[in-house]
Parts: sequence; structure tokens; C-alpha cells
Amino acid sequence: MTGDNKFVVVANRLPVDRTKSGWRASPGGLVAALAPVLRAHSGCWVGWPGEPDTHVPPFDFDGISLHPVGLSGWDFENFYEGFSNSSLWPLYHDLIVTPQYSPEWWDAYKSVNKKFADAVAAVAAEGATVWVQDYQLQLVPGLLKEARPDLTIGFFLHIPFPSPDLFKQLPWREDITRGLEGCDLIGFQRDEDEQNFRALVGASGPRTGAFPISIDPGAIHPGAREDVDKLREKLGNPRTLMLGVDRLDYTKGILQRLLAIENLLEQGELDDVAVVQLATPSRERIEHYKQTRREVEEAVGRINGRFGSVGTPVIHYIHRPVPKGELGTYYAAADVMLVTPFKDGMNLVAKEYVSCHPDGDGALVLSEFAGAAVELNQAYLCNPFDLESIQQAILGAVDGDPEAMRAMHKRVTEYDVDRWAQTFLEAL
Ligand code: ADQ
Repeated sequence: MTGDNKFVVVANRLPVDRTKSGWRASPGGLVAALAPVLRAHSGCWVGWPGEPDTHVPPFDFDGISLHPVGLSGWDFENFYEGFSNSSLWPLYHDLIVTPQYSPEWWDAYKSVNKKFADAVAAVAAEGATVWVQDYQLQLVPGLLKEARPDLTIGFFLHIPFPSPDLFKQLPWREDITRGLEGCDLIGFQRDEDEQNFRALVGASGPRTGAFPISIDPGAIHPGAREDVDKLREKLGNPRTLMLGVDRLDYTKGILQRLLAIENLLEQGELDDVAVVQLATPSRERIEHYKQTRREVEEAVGRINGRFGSVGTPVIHYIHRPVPKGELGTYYAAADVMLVTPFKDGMNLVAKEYVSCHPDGDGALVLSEFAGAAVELNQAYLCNPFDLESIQQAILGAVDGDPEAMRAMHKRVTEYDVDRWAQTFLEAL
């Protein structure tokens, strides 16, 4: 049985969230980039609607047809929280925490990947193009190639691909590489990720390439002058406003940047500074995420206790998602943006910040281990494992370099998420 969709995107999540009044587009550049392609090619999106144990029939949203894949509570715990986020996520981010490997999680990963592959096979037209997204669905290409050899299959990995030495820990390593080899083209964020994969599979096998993802500059606007002024006033009009914006994830190095700031305050090298740390709750049932939250919140409390005063803390910490509109005000207001992940596929926050600074003001402190450092190499680069290195980058950034910022702005606005999707699909 085949469907009539000539272009199918398949991702763990559908690009919508359910609210009390119906479905709402979830924030994210991927859907913005792919929506025009989907509309132009009578395409559809296959993914999980975000609620376990619920049957959601196919529906149209904003001109795109959505095909929900149902997951049970057991699937969610074992496929998503288990194999995807407690085995693959730490393994692919170079063991920042120790991955756990469980045969039960692996069984769930296999069975959920099969569900996704079956759903795609049922909706894809003869000879259709299918674009599979990310680490949760690495078996889908192989399953699809077997069931539907007529399809052209692309895959994009949003997170890093680890070195072969690390990857070989995975008890099911060959199943994963075989699954990916069902593709016609695999896209990675960086050359290094591509080379790591190539070192495992050799010169034969599917085509691969590096396609650094980017942002939709139209979706994130620098805040208006008066909103920026109001925000700075609320923060006590500090001379230097520093900002961190992350999912609360142990890969993002939030604690390390707070410790670097604490050292600088202690040494008297920073004065009249306010720091805003926005941290979206993420994967909250997993123990390592709970621990990261405890450590970050303890550091915030300690630093404010040591260096803040009543009514003017040093660190302003928000553990809630912030609407995209407000995010633009924070980005525009910040003199120094702190992006210090231990490892990150790309890091779109760095690009969003740069896109909100068209005039050369502001400065970006960026980890060498973020994929974004390849393109944004004029940032104040640091090694997040070395507090002294973060401290030096922060001190450099306090003075800023307008030429560097303007050059990075040009890169981010020219090579946006549309270009990313087009480049990949043309190569496919
Ligand atoms: P993430 O790990 O989620 O993505 P990132 O690329 O930084 O990381 O994207 C996060 C997105 O969430 C950004 O668009 C940002 O604006 C938003 N966000 C973060 N914190 C927020 C907050 N407190 N409030 C509101 N919005 C917030 C994965 C990979 C990355 C890769 C992307 C895309 O881990 O390396 O860049 O996919 O491929």
C-alpha cells in the first residue's frame, strides 16, 4: 500500500503542541524551513503528537498534513527517556555523563522505529522523497529501504556523531550503522561528525555530507529600544549585561559558566555586572537532569548570597520557557552572550543572538565544542572544561569587537535555515 505524498518529513515530534484551545505550532526553525517545501510538494509530516497513550487521527495544520504516530507510556519511558536520552544522547555527546545500556530500552527503540517506518511507508507515494530527522530514528532508513526500495531517503543528525572509539561501546552499534546505511544521503552538522561516521563504515556505503543547520532570521527579532531599556532598568542598569539561554541540559555547561563568573567576581575583575540565565525545563524525569538542575540552582543561590545585595542579585535565573518575542529583547539587551556547551551539534542560541546584533554591538563567548564555532570562529572562543579559559573569553568579550560581530551577522543571515534545507534537498 502506498499513499500520495511525494515528500515526507519524519521526526520524533510533530511540529505542533496541544493547548486548551487546539493545536499550536511548536517553536523551532525546522518547521519554518520545511513548511514551504511541504506545501509545494504535497508533502506531509509524520511524528509523535507529544501525548502518550492517545490516539490522534491525521489532520491538517497550516496547510501541512500531519500524520501522528501513537506512542504508549511504556514506549515513552523506554524508547524516548531510555534509549534515546539515556543511552544515545550521552554517548553522542562524548560521555559527559555515563550512558546506560539496557536491552529493554533497545527493544523499545527497535519497535518504535518500526512504527515510524510503517507509518511513512503507508503515506509515501511511489518514488517519494523521505527526510528522516535525528538520533531517535536511526533505524528508520534501513527499515524503509527494505519495505519501499522505490523511495529516496535522506537523514539529518542534529547532534554530534562521536568518534569510533566511543561509538563502539554501544552493544547494538552494527544495527545502528546498518540502519543509517539505508539512506541515499546522511547529513551531519560538521565535517568532524561526518568523518567519525566514515571511519566506521569505510569509503563504500551511502553518501554523506556536512550541512550546518541555521536559524530563521525572520522568526527572531531584536527587541525594540524601549523594551531593551526597560529590561536593563529592571536589572538595575548594569554596565555589563550577560546572558545565557539554554535547555537545562548537562551538555550545555551552565554550571561551568556560573563558576567562571563566580571566580571573576571573587578576583574583583568584574564589577557592575548582571547575569540573566534563562533555562527551559527539559527531560525532567531523568536523574542526571535533576542533578544538573540542583547544581545550577545551588550555584545561583551561592553566588547571589556572596555577591548580590537586597533587590539586586547578580544572577537572575528563570526556569521556564520564555516566549520567542521576549527572547529577542534579552538577546538585543545583552552585552555578552554566554554559550559554553561541553559538546553541541550546532547551538542555535549562538546564531539567534548574532542575528539580533546587526550593528556590531554585543559579543559572543562560544565553546570550541559547539558546532556553531566552525562558522562563528570570530567569537570569543573558549574551552568549557577549563574555567580559566572561560574567564579569559568573558573578559575579552566585555570590550567586544564590532567588526567580528558584523562579519558573523552577515554569515548567519545569508546562510539561514532555508538555505540549509535547500542545500540538503538538492544534494539528495
Ligand atoms: P537543542 O539542544 O535544543 O537542539 P539549540 O540549538 O540551542 O539546542 O536550540 C534550542 C532552541 O530552544 C533555540 O531556538 C532557543 O531559542 C530555544 N530556547 C532555549 N532556551 C530557551 C528558553 N529558556 N526560552 C525559550 N526558548 C529557549 C538540538 C541540538 C543542537 C542543534 C539543534 C538544531 O542539540 O546542537 O543546534 O538541535 O539542529
